Amino acid sequence: MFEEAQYFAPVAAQQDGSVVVELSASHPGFADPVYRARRNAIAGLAVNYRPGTPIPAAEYTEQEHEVWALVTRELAVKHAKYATAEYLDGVDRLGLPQERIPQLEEVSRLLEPLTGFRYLPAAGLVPLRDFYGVLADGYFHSTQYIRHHSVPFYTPEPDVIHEVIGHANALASSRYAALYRLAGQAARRVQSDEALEFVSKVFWFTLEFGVMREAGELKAYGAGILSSYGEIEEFRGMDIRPLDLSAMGTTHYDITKYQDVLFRADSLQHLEDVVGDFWDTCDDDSIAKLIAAAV
Ligand code: NLE
Ligand code: FE2
Repeated sequence: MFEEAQYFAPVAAQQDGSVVVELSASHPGFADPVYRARRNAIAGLAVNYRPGTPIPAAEYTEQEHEVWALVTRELAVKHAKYATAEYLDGVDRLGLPQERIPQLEEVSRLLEPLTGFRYLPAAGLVPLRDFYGVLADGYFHSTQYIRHHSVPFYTPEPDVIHEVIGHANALASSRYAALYRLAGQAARRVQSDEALEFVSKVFWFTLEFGVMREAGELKAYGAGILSSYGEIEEFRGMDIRPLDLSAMGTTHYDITKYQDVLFRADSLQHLEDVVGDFWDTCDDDSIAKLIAAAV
């Protein structure tokens, strides 16, 4: 029903307690039995996770750590050019490891003292109401597997690089973290699926793929741009539109490609005033009016 459903490989629990991840034939890991076994083992950690216990450590391979190190190196250069100052400040404050994949439990330990956010393991798609709702309590659902080593610069399917480099560095900023919490409160407040989809699309065009003006330049603060060293080179050439709630909440997007429509805030304050205030106050009625006002 929602676009998000397309890019998460379905996860099936087997009778013997093991877990099988169904990769599509177009997935770069489809024909790689080693990768598929890793995906199944890591998904099993999340499926069997009990809330309130520490997140089980994934035993990553050398090759997987190398993908993290490569992407971290490439992104550091691009972030210096294209990320907002507030995000770069988050990178400094969080201090993620550069040469190896951090465990999600370790990400929580780094993040919680900064903004109170903690990570939860997700095997794949988390229903929208849960995924967004728990943001209000300072929890972020995260995949634990890493993208296939043959395509390090981009994945349509969120992986640990996207969740941690893209989102945790943003969640290390108290101003961005406050926006994530407000999105969670909005998701809990709205009743209808239409209103929830609208809230999630505003999240998509802001905290996932938002760009903003900063000192006369266009910078990215959205996690989906900031975790792809392919896409981050392209976003300035896309169709950049002014921040507009009706448009963001109703514009269609295709998760499988670089995003060709992006919405630009004039500043972080502008984002807080428009989108933060929307999430803080929206309900089914106000969202119905915004949908009706969309052209
Ligand atoms: N395209 C992003 C990346 O390659 O890191 C992930 C986006 C997930 C919504
Ligand atoms: Fe994301």
